[in-house]
Amino acid sequence: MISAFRRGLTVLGASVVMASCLVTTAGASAVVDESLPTGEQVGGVLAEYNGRTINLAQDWEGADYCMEEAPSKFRCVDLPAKELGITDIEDCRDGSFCLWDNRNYQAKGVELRSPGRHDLADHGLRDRANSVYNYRKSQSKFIDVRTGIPDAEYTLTAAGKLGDLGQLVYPHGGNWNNKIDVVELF
Ligand SMILES: [Ca+2]
Ligand SMILES: [Ca+2]
Repeated sequence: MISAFRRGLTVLGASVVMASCLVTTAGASAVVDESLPTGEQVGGVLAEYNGRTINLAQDWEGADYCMEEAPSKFRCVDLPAKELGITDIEDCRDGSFCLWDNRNYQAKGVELRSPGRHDLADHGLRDRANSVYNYRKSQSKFIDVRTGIPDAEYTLTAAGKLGDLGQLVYPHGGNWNNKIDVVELF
């Protein structure tokens, strides 16, 4: 009798533990889900900048331009101060897809090189690009990720450039300014 009762308690105890594990897991994923729409990041790519390592998703710490040296390995530099209105498009190296925070290839810039999908949240540049240059031999795609409906996409030809995404019509109205979430390279 007693041992059967104890066994019953043990089983009950185990299911209580399992239940609390489930609750904890559900709570943790709820926190992650909530953080996504605000643009806050878990993760992000690391970059070398002035002899230290920075996380581009969190803080560029004053860097101007960040280049992909190997898949997910970046290096950031300061660029010489330029007069207003002078283009920075020549900073983009052959073989790269480059994006800038302002139009006319100005302000903070990111250079992507490895094939595949690049989530710009990892670079602190989600919903920020205003100009792009596909300095590559193949076409590239940029994407605005949409919830519950198909993503909006635009394919840029090899060597294609758009100095003002405000001039590019967005399929759901308005323009492409500050909308790009993901870049796909081939
Ligand atoms: Ca911007
Ligand atoms: Ca977006």
